[in-house]
Amino acid sequence: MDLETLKKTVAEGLEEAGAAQTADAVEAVRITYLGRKGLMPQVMKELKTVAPEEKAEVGRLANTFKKELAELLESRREELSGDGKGAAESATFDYTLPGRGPRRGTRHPISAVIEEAVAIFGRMGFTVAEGPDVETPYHNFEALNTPGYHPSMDRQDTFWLDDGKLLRTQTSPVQIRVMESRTPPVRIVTPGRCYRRDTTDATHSANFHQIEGLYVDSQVSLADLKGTLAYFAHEMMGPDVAVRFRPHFFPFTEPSVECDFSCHVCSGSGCRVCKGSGWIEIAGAGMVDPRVFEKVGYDPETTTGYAFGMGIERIAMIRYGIPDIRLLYENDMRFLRQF
Ligand code: 2NM
Repeated sequence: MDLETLKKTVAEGLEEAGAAQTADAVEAVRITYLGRKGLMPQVMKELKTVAPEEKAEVGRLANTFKKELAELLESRREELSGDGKGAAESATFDYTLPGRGPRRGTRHPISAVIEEAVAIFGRMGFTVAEGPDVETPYHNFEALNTPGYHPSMDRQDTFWLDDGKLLRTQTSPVQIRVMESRTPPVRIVTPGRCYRRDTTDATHSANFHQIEGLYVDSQVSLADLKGTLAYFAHEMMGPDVAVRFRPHFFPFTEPSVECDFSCHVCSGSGCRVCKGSGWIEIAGAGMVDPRVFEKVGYDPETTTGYAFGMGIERIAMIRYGIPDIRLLYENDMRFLRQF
């Protein structure tokens, strides 16, 4: 066989081996080319009749081809017997199936509650104000009429920093900063992170989130406060939720109240969520103390305003039925994917 014919034979042999679809077909190709009476033994036998200038080339090509073809046939045999995973897969792969898209994330319940609360208060004319997490004792305590002997100033409850500053224990210092820099009317909400040296348990975390509200103008009343919180209750928890005020004390408001929402689970008849009382404690609030207005440079004789504050985690837990505050910080995807 001359060099030209051998090249053609080699090309055909490799193509036939690649195209063989059954084990029998692979064996047939092997017999045709490599079998005892096959083409390649024939070529080797006839090597002496090849033109002398082609002899070396034909010998080399024939040997490479025998090796290559034997390997190719072996791998085809493996693929077709099912050992070769590639072939097994390609034989069963349905290219018309829809692809597997990336799994989309979900909004964290804390973010969801903040965004919704901001939207609800936004519909009543409140805009968002933000401020630093690291605060001065003046903005966090003194301007809020919280004197040095108040328990919240205690080292035990506040994270104090080496430079005399502190991590804000509520977002009210943001409201002080806004009042310092603007004249009434002021209508803001301040969502944000707060810090307290609480021991962590099912309902307490040293890091938590609050949203506080502040409305300052002339002639603002406690009734305005109640109407605002009632609208918020209906939008956040459902149209049948009622609100009630109980007297309370805060250093920065006078009078001060605690605001309860009627239980959205049992409609007030008493259940596990409201611990049998029919009411759920949601917010602290009151009329801003004239001493606070004095601190920020407003005329305490003519300025009126209400303020309120509530815990975001608490609302999220009540709204979504989350039994333990720690679930909100563990970033366990099995938990987060449910929202
Ligand atoms: C609360 C409860 C009651 C409050 C008061 C003020 C300010 F700056 F106007 F004095 N900001 N926030 C306030 C009042 C916060 O949180 C439970």
